[in-house]
Amino acid sequence: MTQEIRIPDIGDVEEVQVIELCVLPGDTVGPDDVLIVIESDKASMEVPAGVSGVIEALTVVVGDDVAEGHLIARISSAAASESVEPEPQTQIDETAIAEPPTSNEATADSQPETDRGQAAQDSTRVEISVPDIGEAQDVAVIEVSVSVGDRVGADDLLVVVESDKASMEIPAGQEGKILEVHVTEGAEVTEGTLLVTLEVAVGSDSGDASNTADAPTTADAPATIAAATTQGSVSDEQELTLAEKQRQLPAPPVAGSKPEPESVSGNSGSVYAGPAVRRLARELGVDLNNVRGSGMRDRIVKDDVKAFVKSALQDNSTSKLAAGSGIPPIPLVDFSKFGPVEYRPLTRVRIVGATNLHRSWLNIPHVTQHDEADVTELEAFRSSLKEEGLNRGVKVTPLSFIVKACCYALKVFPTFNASLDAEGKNFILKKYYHVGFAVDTEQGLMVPVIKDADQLGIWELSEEISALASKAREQKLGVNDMRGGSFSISSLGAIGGTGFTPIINAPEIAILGVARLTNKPVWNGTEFAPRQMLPLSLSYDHRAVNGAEAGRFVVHLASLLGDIRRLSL
Ligand code: CAO
Repeated sequence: MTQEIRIPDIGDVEEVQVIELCVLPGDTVGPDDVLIVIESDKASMEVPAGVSGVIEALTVVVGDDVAEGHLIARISSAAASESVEPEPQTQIDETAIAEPPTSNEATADSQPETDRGQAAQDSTRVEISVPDIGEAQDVAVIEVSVSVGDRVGADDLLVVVESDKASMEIPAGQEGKILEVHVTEGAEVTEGTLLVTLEVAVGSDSGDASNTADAPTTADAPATIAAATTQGSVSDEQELTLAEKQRQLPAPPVAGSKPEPESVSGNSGSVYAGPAVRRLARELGVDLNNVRGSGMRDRIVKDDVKAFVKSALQDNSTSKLAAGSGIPPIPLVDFSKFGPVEYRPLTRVRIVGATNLHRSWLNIPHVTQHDEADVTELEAFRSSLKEEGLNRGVKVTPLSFIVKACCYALKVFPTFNASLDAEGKNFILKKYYHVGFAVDTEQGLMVPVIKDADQLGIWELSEEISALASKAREQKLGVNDMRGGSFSISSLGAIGGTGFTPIINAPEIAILGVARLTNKPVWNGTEFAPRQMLPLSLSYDHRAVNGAEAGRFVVHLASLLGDIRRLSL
C-alpha cells in the first residue's frame, strides 16, 4: 500500500522552506529516517518518514515553500500498514520545534501573568526565556554563545537549543549587555526557562526595549520574549557588540583545536546548520564557525563537515593541533575512508580513569623492574587452606599473600610507601599501609583500598579483597573506599600474561603488577625441578627511587613470597 507523508505541525509558522532532500525515489527507509529538512528563519526541523517502506515519489524539491499538510513523499510498503503509525504526523509532531513567537506575542503587556516566557520588568533588566518550542517538552542547550559582560546586537545569537530532530537558535532580540547567563551547555530547558538577563538601553533606537516589544510581527522578529523597560540605560558606548567583536577576531582555530571562548561566542551566531549536522560536527570536534556551507543560503550540510575534516587532515596545519605543551599531536584520521566505523562513548569510569592514567604517565618517569617469585610452597599452603576456606565461605587467592608480603617489604623499604612533596625535595613517608588493588569492572578499572592491610591476616585480607571487588563490580564503592592508598597492586594473574608495565597510581611511588604463575623447570644446583613461578613487575617513580633500590625491593618481595614463614616474623 502507499502512504502519503505530509508536513507535520510546524507550530505558529505558516510556511517553511525545504532546504535538504535526504532520500531519493527507490530508497528504502525506516520510520526514523529523515526524508527532508525544512527551515524557517529561526528553526530547522528534520521530517522523518514515520513509516517503513520504499520511496515511491518525492513531491517537493529544495527551495519549495511548504505549509503544514503539504505532501512530501509517497512511500510504498506491504508492511507499512502494520508496522507504522497510521498517522505519520503524530510521530513527527512529538519532535517538532515550532517557530518561536514574534516579539509582539512576547511583550510583557500581551502575555498572561502566568506565562513563564513572559519577560520580567526590572528597570533596564530584561529577562530572556525560551520561547514557544511547539510540542517538544525538554530540549537541550547545545550552545551558549554569550558570556556575562558581552554586548549583543538584536540579531546576535544567545543560545542554540536542540531536540531529537530540530534545533533552534535564540537571538537576543534587542541590543544590550549580558548581565547574567542562566544556562550552561547540556542543560535541559523548556518553554519559559530563563536563559539570559540583558541590560538594555532605553531611548536609543535599537536598545529601546519598548520599541522591540512593540515591533510588528515579521519574519525578522526575534525569537525571544523581550520585556518592555522604561528606565535606565547602558552608557558604555565603548563596548563592542558581538557582531563587532566578530569582525575583529583573529583567524579561527583549525578543527579539533579548542577554540577560544571569545571565538565561540563571537562566531557561533553565524552558524547556519541543522541538528544532524551539528551533532556530526560535535562528534568530529569540528567548530562549525570554520566550515563554509554549500547548501541553500550557505547552509552547512553534512558533506561540508566531512570535506572540512578531510581538508584539515591533508593540511599540514594539523600540527597546530598540539595541545600547547610541545607534545606532538596524534594526527586525526578519517577512518570511515577505510571501512565502516561506529562511535561508542566511553563510560564515566573509563574517562576519569583515562585522565588519571594520562596524568600519571606524563608526570612520572616510569621504570619497571621484573622478577619472579618461587611460590611453590605458598601454593601448597594455599591449597591446604581450601577446605577451611569453604567452611568459612572465603576464597584465598595468591593476591592475599601478595598484599601481605608487600606490606612487609614496604616496611623494610619505606620510600616505596611514600609520596614526593610538591617541590620533589622531600619524601612524605606514610606510617600506614593502605594497599589499593585494581578491579576490572564492566564500567572500567576501579582501585579500592584495603585500609591498614599490614594489620590483617590472610583470612581477613581475602574477605576484604572479595568484599571490595564485589562492591566495585556492583558500582557500590564509596569515595572513602578508593582514597588514601599508599601503594597499589594490579593483578592479572587470573587472566594470564608473563609480565606487564603497570602505570603508577599517582601520587604513590610504586605499583606492583602480578602476572600468571606457571610451572617452570628451575635449576636447583643439581637438577631442574618443577617450580611454580609468579611473575612480578614493579613500576616505580624514578625521581624518587633508583633502580638498585627497586631491584632490592623486588628481590626482597620475591624472597618473602618464596618463604611465607618469613611473613610471620
Ligand atoms: N596466577 C595464577 N592464578 C591466579 C593468580 C595468579 N597470579 N591470581 C589469581 N589466580 C587464580 C585464583 O586463585 C583463582 O583461581 P581459583 O578460582 O581456582 O581459586 C582465579 O585465578 C580467579 O581469581 P580472582 O580474580 O577471582 O581473584 P584474585 O584475588 O586473584 O583477583 C581481582 C581479584 C579483583 C584483583 C581480580 O578479579 C581483577 O579484577 N583483576 C584485574 C585487575 C586489572 O584489571 N588489572 C589491570 C589494571 S592496569 O591496566
